[in-house]
Amino acid sequence: MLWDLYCRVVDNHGDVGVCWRLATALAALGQQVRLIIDDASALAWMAPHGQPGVTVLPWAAPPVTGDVVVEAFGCDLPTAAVEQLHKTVQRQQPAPVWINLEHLSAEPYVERSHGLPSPQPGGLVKWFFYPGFTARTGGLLREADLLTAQSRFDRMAWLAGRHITLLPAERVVSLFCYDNPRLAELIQALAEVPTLLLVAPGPAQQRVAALPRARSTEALPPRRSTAALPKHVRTVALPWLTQQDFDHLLWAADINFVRGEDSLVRGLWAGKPLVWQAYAQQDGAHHRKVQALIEQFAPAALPAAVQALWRGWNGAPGVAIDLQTLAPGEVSSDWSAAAQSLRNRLLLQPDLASQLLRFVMAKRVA
Ligand code: TRH
Repeated sequence: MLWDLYCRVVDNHGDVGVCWRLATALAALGQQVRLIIDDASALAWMAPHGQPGVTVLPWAAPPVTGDVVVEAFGCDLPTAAVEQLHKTVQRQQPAPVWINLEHLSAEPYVERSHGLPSPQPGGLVKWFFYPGFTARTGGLLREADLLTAQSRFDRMAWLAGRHITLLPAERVVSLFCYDNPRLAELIQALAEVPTLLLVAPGPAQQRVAALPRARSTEALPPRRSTAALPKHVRTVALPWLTQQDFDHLLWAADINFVRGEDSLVRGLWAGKPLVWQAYAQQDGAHHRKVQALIEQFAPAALPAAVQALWRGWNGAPGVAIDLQTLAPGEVSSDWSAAAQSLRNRLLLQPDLASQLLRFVMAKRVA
């Protein structure tokens, strides 16, 4: 089938990131995809080699509507595309299927809303498709060869390929986050053990670059919350990596700090202890999202101290970042166990692209 996947880049990189992964996942299932996008610039670093089966087009309705029209994150199709869809539905059997791909959340409304129709003017129907963490959702994007690729991954070779040498007993922490005033506090917490902090571009790099470099921990003022970079933390500012290499970064790290939607999913597949920063919403709705995701770890619950770390990192009022949480020990082995247990459960779900394909096939014959 021919898929028209419409994407508007609202902010950051998740809109294009999710759409590109979906496009390539559909192509891997033998589908033809036109990714129609208003700003494809990030694809230059995210996916510089493109993908057979995926064509990237500028934001305009192609002359002929595809078999499936996917509107990512309610991006509102160009008017001409909706007009075209109306005409095609009247004259073509099976008619094109119109999907609204929604944002990822672990909140309960997702199960209630997944797969519901939204009647549109002129008798058209748009179907809500929700990614999610349970069997009553559309699942998560995942490649068929993910486990094989992970089992072949050589962490030391990957680090060496980026000219990064690990010191004895040093752990690796990756950091991809929104601007976060607690970063200096976090770095102090990480300094409990020798840590190599691999910092993604954006606000994290800006904040780290602004920290004064301490020559040694002894030279630091006595207050733990000082904003200097302690001697046990070495930082490397990474360039923008391809999506595939971004996965490698997450597989190479011992702890991952991820954000938004797509890097969260990739962090979950990495199966390492992770901390998620949700996209902050003015009304504080992101705190509910964080809590809902924390609850997905049950029955292998995240240790309480890690839950507090997640809340503190997301700016929950009155929650301090517990410096001990990031020290190795029992909490971190429970933390690893929780991450692996959730990953194993999620691996049992069919992936999002396969579920979407099945959903569309069912709507075409209905
Ligand atoms: O960039 P994000 O914050 O994206 C957004 C926002 O949360 C936004 O509100 C939401 O609407 C949207 O997601 C869906 O975080 P995210 O989702 O993790 O997207 C980042 C993408 O960038 C992801 O596909 C991974 C990719 N990436 C690379 O390919 N290389 C890199 O070096 C890095 C740091 C990221």
